[in-house]
Amino acid sequence: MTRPASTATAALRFPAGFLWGAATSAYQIEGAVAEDGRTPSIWDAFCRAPGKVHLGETGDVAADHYHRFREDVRLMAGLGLTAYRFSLAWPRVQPTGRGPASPRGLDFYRRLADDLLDAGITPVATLYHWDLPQELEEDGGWPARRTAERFAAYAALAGEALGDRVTQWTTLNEPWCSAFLGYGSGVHAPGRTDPVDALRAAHHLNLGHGLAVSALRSVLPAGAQVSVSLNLHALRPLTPSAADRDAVRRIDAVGNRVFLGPMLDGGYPEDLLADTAHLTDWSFVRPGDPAAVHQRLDWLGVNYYTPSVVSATPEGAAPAREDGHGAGSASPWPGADRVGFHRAPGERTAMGWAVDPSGLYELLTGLARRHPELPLMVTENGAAYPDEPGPDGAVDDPERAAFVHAHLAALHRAVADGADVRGYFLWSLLDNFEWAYGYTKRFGLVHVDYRTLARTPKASAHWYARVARTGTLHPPGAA
Ligand code: IFM
Repeated sequence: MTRPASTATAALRFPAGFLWGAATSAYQIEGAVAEDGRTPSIWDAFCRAPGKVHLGETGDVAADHYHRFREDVRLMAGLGLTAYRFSLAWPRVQPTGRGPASPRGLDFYRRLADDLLDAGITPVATLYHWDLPQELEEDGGWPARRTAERFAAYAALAGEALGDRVTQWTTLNEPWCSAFLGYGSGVHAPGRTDPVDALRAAHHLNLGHGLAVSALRSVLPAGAQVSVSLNLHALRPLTPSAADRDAVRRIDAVGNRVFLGPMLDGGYPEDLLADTAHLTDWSFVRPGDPAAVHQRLDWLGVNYYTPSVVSATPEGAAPAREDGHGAGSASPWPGADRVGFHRAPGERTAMGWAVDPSGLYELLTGLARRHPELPLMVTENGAAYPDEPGPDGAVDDPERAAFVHAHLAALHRAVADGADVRGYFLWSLLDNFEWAYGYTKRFGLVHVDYRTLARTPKASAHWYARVARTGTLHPPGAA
C-alpha cells in the first residue's frame, strides 16, 4: 500500500482478503447461564458478591444471544462482515472444568459455526474470555498449575469437536486482565487481591496457552490457525525524565512483556524478575515451562483501546491511579508500586479512555519490527458511548464511526509502514455486559434494548458495513 497524503480525507484501500470482523465474548452476550448443563463460572459468582458489579447486574440474560444467535448471524451477514470472533464458554463446553465435554454445550457452538459458514463469515473462536468454571477456582484457580493443565485438556476437547468447522482459534483473551485484575486488584472475577497470586496466575495462563496451542495442533486439521489475543499497553512517560522512562519500562514489563516474553521469545524478561524479586522467586516456573509456553503462532491478536501515561511517584506520595481499570483498592501492577497513571490528553469515550489511534500504530509497527515474521490481527478495538435511540428509533453514534475511522486509518498506516496486519475486529457486535460496569457501557455496533432484547444497528454499523463491503475506508459521512 502507498501512504496517502492525508488519512483524514483520502479513501484508503485495504489488502485483498483482509478480514472485516466484529468480536464478542460468551459471558457478555449469551445469557442462558443455567441452560443445557452449563455450570457457574467465576463471573456468575462474582456478580453475586455484594458491591462488585454495578447494581449487582449479571450475565444471566445479557443479550440473550444463546437463543437469538440466528438473528445475530443474519445481522452480521447484513453488515457484510467477513469474520466473527466469539468465545466458547468453558463451563458450557466442559461443565465442571474436567472430564468429558457436554454434547449440548458443543452443539450450540456447532450450530453457530454452521450458520456463520453458511453466511460466508469466518468463525474465529477464543477458548477463554475470562469465564473460568467456578469449580476450578475453588480448586485454586489460575494461581494453581493444574488449571493450566486442565485448560489444555479443554482445548483438545473443543478443537476435536469443532475443528471440522472452525479453523481460526485463539487460546486466551487478554490474559493480563485475567491475572492482574482477577487476582491483583480484584476488580474482576474472582476478585482476589494478592500480588503473588497475580504473578502465579500470569505464569499459569502463559503455560495454559502454550499447552493449549500444542493440544489444538494435535487435533486440528492441517491449515487451521492458532493464536492468542493480548491487550498490549501503549505507554508514554509523563515527562522525558529518566525516572518516568523507568516507569514506562516497569509497566511494559508487567503489562506487556510478562506475556510477550515467554510466548514469543521463550522466557521472562530479566527486569521483570528483578522488579518482582521482593515478592517471589518465581520458583513456580518449572524447568521445561519456557519451552512449553514458547509455541509457534500463526498470528498474534492485538487488542487496543487507549494509551497509558505513566510517571515515577516520589517516595511517600500515593501514586495517581488513572489506569482505566476501575477503582480497586489494590494495585494490578506488582513490582511497579511507585508508578502513577495519569489521564492521557484528548477526547474521551464513555469509559473515560482517551481516543488516541497513534497507540495502535505504535503497537503494530513495534511488533512488526521485533517479530517481522509474525502476522498480526487487531482482535479488539472500539469505544463505548451513551447511545440511545432517537424518536424515530434510529441510533445515531457519530463518535463511534469517527473513532473506528481514525483507528483504521492508523492501522492502514502501520500496514503501509511494514506491519503484516490481516484483519480488524470491532469490539463489539452488540451492546453487552461490560463486566464490573454492568450494562452501563455500550460498545456495540448494534444497539440492544435490554427490556425487549430488540437489536437496532446503529449508524456506525451502516458506515462500517460499507467499509467491509468495499474494503475501502471512507471518512464517515463521505459520499
Ligand atoms: O468488554 C471488554 C472485553 O471483554 C475485553 N476487552 C475490552 C473490552 C472493553 O472493555
